[in-house]
Amino acid sequence: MTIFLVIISIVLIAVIVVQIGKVTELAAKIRGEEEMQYEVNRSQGGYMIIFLVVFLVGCVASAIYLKNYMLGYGPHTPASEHGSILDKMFNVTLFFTGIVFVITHILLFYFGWKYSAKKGRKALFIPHDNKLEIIWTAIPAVVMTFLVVGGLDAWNEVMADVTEGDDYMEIEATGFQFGWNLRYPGSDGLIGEKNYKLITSENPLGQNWKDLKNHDDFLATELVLPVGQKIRVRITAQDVLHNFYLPHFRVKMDAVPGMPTYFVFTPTKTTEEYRAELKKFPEYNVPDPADPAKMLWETFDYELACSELCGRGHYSMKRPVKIVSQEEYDIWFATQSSYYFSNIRFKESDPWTDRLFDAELTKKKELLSAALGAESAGKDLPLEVIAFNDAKGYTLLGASKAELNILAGLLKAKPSAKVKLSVTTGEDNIAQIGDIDARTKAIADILYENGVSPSQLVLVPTTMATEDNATTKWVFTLLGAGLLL
Ligand SMILES: [Cu+2]
Repeated sequence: MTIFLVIISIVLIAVIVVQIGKVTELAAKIRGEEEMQYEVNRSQGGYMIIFLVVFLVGCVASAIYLKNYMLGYGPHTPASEHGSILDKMFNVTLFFTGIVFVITHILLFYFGWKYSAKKGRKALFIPHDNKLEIIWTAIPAVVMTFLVVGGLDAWNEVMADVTEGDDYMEIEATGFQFGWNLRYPGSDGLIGEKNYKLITSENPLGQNWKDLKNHDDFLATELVLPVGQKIRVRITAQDVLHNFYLPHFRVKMDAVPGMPTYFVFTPTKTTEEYRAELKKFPEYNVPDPADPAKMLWETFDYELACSELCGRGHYSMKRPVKIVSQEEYDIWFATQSSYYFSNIRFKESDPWTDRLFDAELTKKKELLSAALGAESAGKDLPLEVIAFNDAKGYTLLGASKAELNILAGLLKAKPSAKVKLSVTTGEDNIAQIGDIDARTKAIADILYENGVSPSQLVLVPTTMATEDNATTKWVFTLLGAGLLL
């Protein structure tokens, strides 16, 4: 590539040198030869007229030719409620600036031809003319005023925030180098608090887990939204300036670190409806170069892009956007899992290990009861966590106690059921075996306190895991099939 550029540069420099030589020669020849100069002027004036025609025809023809690829034309009418307001504003602006564009170009090149230097012709010098000044100041000022007022009006309408009582869904988009974290509020419809001081690799948004609103929030890899639903997007950035851009919905807003912005819009066309629209145009009835088995309209997807040049991976911030029916959305929504419960629960940063939540209690009860009733001897019971408050203590975590209480209740109700409690630990923990035995007893005590008969519980002496650093783990295993019913 570099060699190629060097060669090109050398060739260009050579051409320039030759041209300078020619011009100098020519200049010497025509010095004093006015007629020659007029000749050149005339032919250049003619070129200007040719350029004018080619240029204007080219502008109009390319616009017509590419019409169906442009936003606002052909199949690309807006897919959101407010989109037509912006498109109308763009069209009005294009109408006025288009007229000025055509007239000024015609005058510019026509005058170049019409008033080219001629023998005996003298230029008319106008040093100052009040009338002219007023005309070309006042007309643009009046037109600009109308455009600006119209623009402000459109801005106020498009940027209106949600008001109380509005039926809307709020999501959050956080731009980072290079991607988006798309956070949905979960079934409570509320987005939880966050604080940049809480950001860790485990908690990329800095969600405050003490805030219960965070517990059902989930992060999505693509933007899926129900058609006809008013959406409010909270837009933020984690590092540099990004821009939340949904071209097909005419949504565009800066994502600024430290200063949340928002955009409210209502998608009006599902992805399928938009594809059906594209299908009507020959431009989209050609095979997709990326997937030749399919037509372009079939592979179309709305997109979320960052429209702020934000670094070398900027291009990779593109995300697919899917607009679906409410029913399809509900199905998708049900498949998403809470970030807290899948990644944080019972980990070190979980502030709620002292308890089980109501939903967890219900679910745990169902799971344990099913496991106990399954008559499958030798199976481990689904106890999520048995852990102690500190490294060497005997006080169980509140959540562990809650789980053991449920187990105790079920065992008490089924005196025929029998379970074995065993523990595995790593080589490194051998020194603490006494400790582990005492802890096993602490676990058993909770069951006894809750009315479980000692005959229902078999305690197995400490066993060792093979891995050196394996953590200590307590497991309840069902004993004796058939005993349980
Ligand atoms: Cu970006």
